[in-house]
Amino acid sequence: MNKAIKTNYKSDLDNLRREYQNLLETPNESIPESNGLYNRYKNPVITASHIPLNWRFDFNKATNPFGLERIGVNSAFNAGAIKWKNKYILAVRVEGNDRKSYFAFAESHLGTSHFKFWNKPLLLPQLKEPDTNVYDMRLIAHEDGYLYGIFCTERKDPNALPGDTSAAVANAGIIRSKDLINWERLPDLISSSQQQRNVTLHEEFVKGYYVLYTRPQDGFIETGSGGGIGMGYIKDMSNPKVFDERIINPKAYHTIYELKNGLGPSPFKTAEGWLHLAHGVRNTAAGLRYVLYLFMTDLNDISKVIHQPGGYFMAPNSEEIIGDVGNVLFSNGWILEKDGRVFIYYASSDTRMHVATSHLDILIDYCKNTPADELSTNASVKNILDLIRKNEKVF
Ligand code: M1P
Repeated sequence: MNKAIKTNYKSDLDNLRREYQNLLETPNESIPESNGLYNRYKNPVITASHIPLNWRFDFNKATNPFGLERIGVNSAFNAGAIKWKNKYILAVRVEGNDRKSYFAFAESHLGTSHFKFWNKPLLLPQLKEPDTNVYDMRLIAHEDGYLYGIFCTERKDPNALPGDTSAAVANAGIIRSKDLINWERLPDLISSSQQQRNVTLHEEFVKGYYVLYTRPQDGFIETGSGGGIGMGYIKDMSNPKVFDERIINPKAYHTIYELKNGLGPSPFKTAEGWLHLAHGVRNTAAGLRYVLYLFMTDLNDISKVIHQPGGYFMAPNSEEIIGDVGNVLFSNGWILEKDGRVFIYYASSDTRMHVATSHLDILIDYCKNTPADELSTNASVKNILDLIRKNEKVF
């Protein structure tokens, strides 16, 4: 050991532990938005710094005399969510400094702060062809009695040209469990699309079939000709072959989902229809911009969109714009409480997890009464003129 380098091993570690504990116990404060739709919160609910110290540091002085971090964490984001045994549970996408993502469960009794990771990350059961990378798990309690985790699994494209080290194939991986701890790996999704991301499961059977929300696309980056939020059916989850897959909510020119349109978490059943949270992507001179939006589908025909407010519901605010992949809000987890409160877990710029809270009645009102995007500037102005006229009768 180099004698010139001095470390106060014990006090350094004590400080580290103290700071970590303070971080976990930091209360959060809600910040109402002037639009009345939801409350944001002052602090992110999970960051890379929330990852337990014993996953990162070797605490043995003999093997780590300088007290260095051995396994770095780059980011913690895009978490699936579920309320389970009275706890708010997040299945967080943790990305290491080596760019590999993995899943780690964190729980809180409050839902807006005090998230603590379980004692180890999830070691996913593997198929014959191992995952190179995994991310963005949706957690679904299906009426068949299982808890499903549906996530994106990525492998190198076997048809990549020589020298192309980035072409990948993305598909939906599927695991299921009865306790969120012991997971059974099912085969990956079998669909006619070359690529699938943002796949999730409808919580109920429809005519005896499982229903999957999909987002088929032609290439790993390029969404290609068609595209948008798709829906398909599966007979048996242990042979997850999708049939009758079709787009129920397409991409559209000059909208917030012009370039990509993908579902977030699975929808909530409400008395007025299924409530969906999705992300729309458009291009800008500064790169892609990901925003969150809501829509509702019919209770009897779940492929029929019945309300779709124009524009976004949430877009990255000033701090959220900054991160590894800037200008991105992404959500693959939300929780509906029995009293109608809704916890929307969203990530900003592929870096950290936040929560926003709202109420089902507010979200339904928003969906039903916000003018739809009628795809032209004059149509948007006419909506404003209608509102002004309506207000003249009030004031
Ligand atoms: O970087 C933004 C997002 O990009 C991908 O999402 P999508 O397939 O919808 O474009 C995913 O890699 C997602 O994890 C990421 O947040």
